[in-house]
Amino acid sequence: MRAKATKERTSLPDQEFTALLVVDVQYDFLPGGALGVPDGDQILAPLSRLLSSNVFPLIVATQDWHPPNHVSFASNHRDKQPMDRIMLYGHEQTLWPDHCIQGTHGAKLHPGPDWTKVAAIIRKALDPTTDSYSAIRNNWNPRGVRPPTGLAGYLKNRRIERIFVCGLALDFCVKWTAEDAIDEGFEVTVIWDLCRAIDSSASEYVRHDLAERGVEVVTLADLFEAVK
Ligand code: VGL
Ligand code: ZN
Repeated sequence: MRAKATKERTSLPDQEFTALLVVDVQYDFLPGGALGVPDGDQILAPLSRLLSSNVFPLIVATQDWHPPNHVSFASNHRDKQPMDRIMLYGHEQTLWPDHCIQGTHGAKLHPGPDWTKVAAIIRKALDPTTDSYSAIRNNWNPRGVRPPTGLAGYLKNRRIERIFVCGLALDFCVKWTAEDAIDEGFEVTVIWDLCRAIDSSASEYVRHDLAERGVEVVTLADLFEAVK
């Protein structure tokens, strides 16, 4: 059974080579924020429990960190509305409300979870020309390539082989990060109940796509049970 296999694979001996990646738990992605993820606040309490549990020896957080003139903002395109889609450098780009602008309140990590033990915070999407859903590589830039953020190198340098991913939003930054991590050769597990999607109907296709790419999915309860 899958649950059993999961438990075996999350057992203690791997832990030294395992990292937790907490994606974009920022005010703007929480209800009331500029790009509020429905029920995003419901991950805060369980995430707090996980961060204070010492389950992971290495924790990395990410922050979406846009300049005001960012290409992903509808406000920077003539006659476009948030959630419109355009073709950008040959790929579909959703246009978003202005969000997570560098240095603003909306870009701050929500202070509920205790971030004290986070070893590194990776900021992404700083390039005005290029979005970055994934914490590992930017989306396509004007030259048609996806420049690395350096996170994969950081994790490999730390001898990390396995990554657990959680955070916001499931259908964008969590999904893209998990899939890129697979492409970088990591074993990847998404902590399902510590994620929420922008589009609440997305969960089904995200689960399917992740499984197809070889990403495992567990619940926080599975995880705590496995390391007990
Ligand atoms: C995200 C849309 C735009 C995310 C970031 O964190 O999932 N989504 N920027
Ligand atoms: Zn963004």
